[in-house]
Amino acid sequence: MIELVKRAEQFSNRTAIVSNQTAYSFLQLLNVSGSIAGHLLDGSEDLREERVVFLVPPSFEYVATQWAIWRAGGIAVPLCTLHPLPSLQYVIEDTAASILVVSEEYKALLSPLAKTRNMRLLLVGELMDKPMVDLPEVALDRRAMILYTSGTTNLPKGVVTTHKNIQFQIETLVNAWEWDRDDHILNILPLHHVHGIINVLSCALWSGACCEFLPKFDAEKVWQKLSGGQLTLFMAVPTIYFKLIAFWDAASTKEKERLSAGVKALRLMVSGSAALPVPVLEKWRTISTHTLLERYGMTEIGMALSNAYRTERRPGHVGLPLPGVAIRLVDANGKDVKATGEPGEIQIKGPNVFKEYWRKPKATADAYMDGWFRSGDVAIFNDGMFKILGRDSVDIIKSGGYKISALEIEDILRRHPQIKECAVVGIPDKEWGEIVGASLITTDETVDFDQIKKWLKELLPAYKIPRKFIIQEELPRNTLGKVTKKVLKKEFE
Ligand code: MLC
Ligand code: AMP
Repeated sequence: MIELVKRAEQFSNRTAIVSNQTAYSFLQLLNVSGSIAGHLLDGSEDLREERVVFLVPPSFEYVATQWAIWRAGGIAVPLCTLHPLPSLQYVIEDTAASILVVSEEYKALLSPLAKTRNMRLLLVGELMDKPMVDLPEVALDRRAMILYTSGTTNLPKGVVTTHKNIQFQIETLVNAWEWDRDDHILNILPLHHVHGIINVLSCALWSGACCEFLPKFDAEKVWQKLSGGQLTLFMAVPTIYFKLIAFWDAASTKEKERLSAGVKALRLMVSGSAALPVPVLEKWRTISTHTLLERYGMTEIGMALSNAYRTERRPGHVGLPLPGVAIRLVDANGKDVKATGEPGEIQIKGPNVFKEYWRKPKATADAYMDGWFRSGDVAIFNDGMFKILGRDSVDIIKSGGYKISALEIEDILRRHPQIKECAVVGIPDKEWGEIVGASLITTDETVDFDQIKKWLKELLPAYKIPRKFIIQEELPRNTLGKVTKKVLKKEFE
């Protein structure tokens, strides 16, 4: 039995999940995930790494489905609740999944696709009470999960992690941040990325702690919880802290005092998934007394660098490697520059590093240099700590903590009948980190940006849709004809 599930037996009567105002114990999680696993197996002994895609909002049902897939020997592929059909279809086709588990609200959207692809479509609400069947032994080195990440290619790639990867990613954080069974964390992050899945949900369950869900981020509701006296931990992307600060700023003096007094009771607040601006860290400290603990990670590696829980948390820095994770900084000539204080690409080695990009052996091989995973992020080692400087690719945008490929958006924009050519860049933004900007060369002058946005909404999730458009006669290019995106970014100022 996988360790995460085995450990749950010792916590059986404790609360594992709170969702929709209902508390669910570890025992209920074991029973319901066992029941769903029985339905998934449907008489077979082991799913043998069949891909099971699931579209279930953050909730007890989400967790029970994820555990069920693992317990039945399948690979869990969570879909994003914000994605339009073409993005969901891409993941379903790319994984060649044979089973689709959905909650009732997504049935109509996905059943035609399930039918054409001859997939089993299961409604999670109908899988909850099957008597327990024998479940397979699932070895640690088997594939457990595929998460899709945008990168330097136009189409997202499936990042495959094994049970061993996941277990290590969880354990290193549980130890570093001193999780225990009395912890209670609020999850407001999406559950198709490592931040929500590993750092929040799985660390809590591993520890016998409680993970409480809000279906989506809402500053007022989050503040209610933060000041409510139950939570011990909170983790979020910088944009969320920015929004919480804006809510606090707008409150009355009395309310500000109440919120600030309440949030002090937490034992740890963490920021990650994008650079935490120092002014946000400082403002949060004055509001809450907490110095946010900033850490650095990536879908392919879980978490790699972290400021200390007990000692120094240095603003603008991401700390040191987590136990068991090796980091080096490598310059353009392949030379290790950590000792010299020069900038270099962060490269990572350790049991946290993913197995492969799903069915992309070339992309997998290209992601390594001498056995080290190449992050594409540039850092320096400054006075005993790592500091991120940025990324080496202008085609990757981070907005609200989501990684977005400029190439993917360009590809889609070019399909619009009025767009001859285009280029997409990330524009620095205080709230979102970056926002997506698109420069268009159009066929005529009647282009309507609102119409383009509406058209894009059918094809892309909202967070990938450009917020700023400009029209140009020509795109800035270098002598080789390549669009100079650094120049283009300035055009948006
Ligand atoms: C939404 N909006 C945006 C936007 N996203 N505007 C600019 N840029 C964006 N990226 C707009 C919407 O169109 C809408 O506008 C308004 O903001 C509110 O939309 P929403 O969907 O309700 O937004 P909200 O719920 O407030 O979302 C903000 C957020 C979300 C920060 C909660 O972006 C989020 O959950 N981010 C976390 C992503 C994450 O988990 N990343 C981790 C990846 S793993 P209008 O005009 O329609 O009202 C990883 C590894 C690691 O990175 O290290 O952790
Ligand atoms: P993703 O591919 O969505 O997992 O995003 C991983 C990327 O997020 C990393 O490669 C970094 O570019 C970025 N990132 C994560 N944490 C931090 C951080 N603390 N500071 C700066 N960038 C970060």
